[in-house]
Amino acid sequence: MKKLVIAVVQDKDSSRLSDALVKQNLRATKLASTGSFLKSGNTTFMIGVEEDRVDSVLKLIQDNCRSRKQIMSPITSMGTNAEGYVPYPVEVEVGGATVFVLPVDQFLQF
Ligand code: 2BA
Repeated sequence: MKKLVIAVVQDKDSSRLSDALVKQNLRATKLASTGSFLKSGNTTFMIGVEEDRVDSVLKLIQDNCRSRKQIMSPITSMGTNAEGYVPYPVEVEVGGATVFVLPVDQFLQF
């Protein structure tokens, strides 16, 4: 294993992406995460792979995740204090996936 692909995807796409990864015999860990802007749930995949499979992982992510428009509602964004409060609904385009590819120094399993 030489690379770690970290992909933040929308919850709606996460089970389809997991299934596709398993089908291709790729190993991954899903973490429940929260987008700091929308303050709503998304899913972060950690996928450890050999360098020569990175491109196929990226293609799987691209094929299984789509971008959607989402409304950020002022009420849900308010939280416990008024910091970041937006007084009107804002429509944002949430990308299909935000992906980081990192080098891996060591991969150990005990
Ligand atoms: P959120 O932070 O909830 O952001 C959701 C969407 O809101 C973003 O979609 C973007 O269209 C918009 N947005 C975010 N910050 C904004 C701002 N300061 N002003 C205006 N619009 C803003 P994506 O860019 O596709 O990001 C989807 C999710 O991916 C993010 O959810 C976050 O969880 C993650 N993400 C995006 N960029 C990241 C980065 N550089 N580092 C770590 N995570 C990132």
